[in-house]
Amino acid sequence: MAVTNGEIAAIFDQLADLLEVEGEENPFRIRAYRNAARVIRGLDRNLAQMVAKREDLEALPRIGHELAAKIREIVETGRLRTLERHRRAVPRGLAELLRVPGLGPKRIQRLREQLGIENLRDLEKAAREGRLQKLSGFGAKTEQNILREIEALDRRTRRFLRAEVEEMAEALRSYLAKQAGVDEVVVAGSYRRWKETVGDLDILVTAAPNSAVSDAFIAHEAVERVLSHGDTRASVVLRHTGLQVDLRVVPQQSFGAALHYFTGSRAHNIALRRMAREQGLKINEYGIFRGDRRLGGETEEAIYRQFGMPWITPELREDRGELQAALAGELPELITLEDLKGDLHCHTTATDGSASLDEMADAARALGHQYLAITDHSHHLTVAHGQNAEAVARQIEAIDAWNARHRGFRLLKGVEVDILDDGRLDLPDQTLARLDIVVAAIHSEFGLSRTKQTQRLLRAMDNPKVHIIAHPTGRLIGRRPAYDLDIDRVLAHAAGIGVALEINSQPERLDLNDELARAAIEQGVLLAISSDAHSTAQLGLLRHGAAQARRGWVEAANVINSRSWTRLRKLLRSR
Ligand code: DGT
Ligand code: CA
Ligand code: CA
Repeated sequence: MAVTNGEIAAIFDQLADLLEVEGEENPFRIRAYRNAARVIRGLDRNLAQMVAKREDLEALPRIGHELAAKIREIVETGRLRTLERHRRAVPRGLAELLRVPGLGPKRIQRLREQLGIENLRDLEKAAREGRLQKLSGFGAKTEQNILREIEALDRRTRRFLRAEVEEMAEALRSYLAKQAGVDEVVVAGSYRRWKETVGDLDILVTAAPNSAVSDAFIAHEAVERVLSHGDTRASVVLRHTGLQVDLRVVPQQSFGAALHYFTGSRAHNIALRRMAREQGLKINEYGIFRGDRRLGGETEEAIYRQFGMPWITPELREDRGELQAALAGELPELITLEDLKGDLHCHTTATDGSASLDEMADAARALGHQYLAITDHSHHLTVAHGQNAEAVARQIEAIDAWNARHRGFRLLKGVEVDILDDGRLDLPDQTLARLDIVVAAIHSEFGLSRTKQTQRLLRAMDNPKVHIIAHPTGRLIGRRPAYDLDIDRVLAHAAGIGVALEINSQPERLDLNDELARAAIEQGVLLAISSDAHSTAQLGLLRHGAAQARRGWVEAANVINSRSWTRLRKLLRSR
């Protein structure tokens, strides 16, 4: 099996950690690996395939000559010698210490030299014995904080972006499906519910009794450690990423019941079990029963049918009212990826994208889109080489020329304009007036007070040229919390004046998230599901946004880019 993008990203993150503990002098080197890991996690192209086809890796954002060579090495040999060298130089537990907030490489060095601390357990012991506070620069308060952080770390096991484990999940699925005696293989759990992050993978297999599928599972080449192993279940930890995978093998006749149980969520299962009890039924992973009589269990439909409910799609199974809606025959008709007629947010080489306007257009057309809005950055965002009014004017001409040469697909003239700290926009109104679509976004001053940040966003929305607010909360999953915002006011305002809010499909953003998307549509806010693609491949990320929308009970009518260009144009002009 080829290495997955998620594994390559994990390797670069580990290398960055090790360099940091070693006290690497050059911060750019560390950042280069971290940035590469981030880009690779968000990539919708398989790096191993790109290497096999000898494609140019350096065309990818943030990947230079040296990183491209390292990626090839990992793909071709399954390992990275540099990482192994640094691993030998740095004791394993030492890098772990970096996960403790407030402990930088310098402090870790001191702990090691003066107290012989080599890992988290050493550190915990030293803190409990009061030895830390005797070190200069530590003190009793720091010692207490460190203890608290260690406890928090124990509770908060690492979660993975769903998107970054997708390749591995699919590889394991097809591997298991090929084993003798195996019928069905489904990756259940939070993965099947399309949660933005997953704690582990739960794979359910139906197989003939005494099949050797669980042996085959633990023998898979990506398995690093076997936590437990029997005929009907096994748990493993995977190489590079440390991702845990649980396997369950059940007979065909229990497939539906087991699938329902292991899909969860736990809250959904508990709510359904309570309903069952009230009706004198019993439900578990083997089936649904009245007394000793088994009423069903082969399919999920059969289980819901016992309650007089239609099948509930996994994205809704969070005990957020889906059971009541199903009973009342009021489940939403959820949006699907196919409902999306075009994409309203992407970048080209004019700013920080890696593909030209022509390439982006071709790729969007190949996906079956009817239109694609080109929304490069405005100049305030200097890190992305944002465009000033003249550059936007040139791009407008280029898009007009493209549209004049092509039929059956339309490029929309757009921009992702920066919202300045006082809520003004970064381009003059007369420039914005020449565009088909204006996407506005906050990229700076994340630390403003709630009042100021809210006013800033409301003021930007009040500009009648603005159609969409991109990634409205600014959160980056696992990296940066949302900025402080009175989101209810923002939703009410958006509904009132007809500004759409984005569901950004970048796996690290998914912003609005599922719950906010639902709150938005309940208030009558229109949404845009956008890829924010920075390369042709990233246009495919739209499916992650569509899945979040489904988790937020969103229907096609709530989403502006489920409309044809003719209808969308009317809507945009009515602002
Ligand atoms: P995760 O892995 O944290 O992203 O979330 P899940 O939902 O995949 O949870 P996980 O892996 O612990 O368990 C998979 C499914 O198994 C879960 O969604 C529902 C079911 N399950 C596990 N433990 C329990 C339990 O104690 N009670 C009930 N009712 N269901 C459970
Ligand atoms: Ca799970
Ligand atoms: Ca699990």
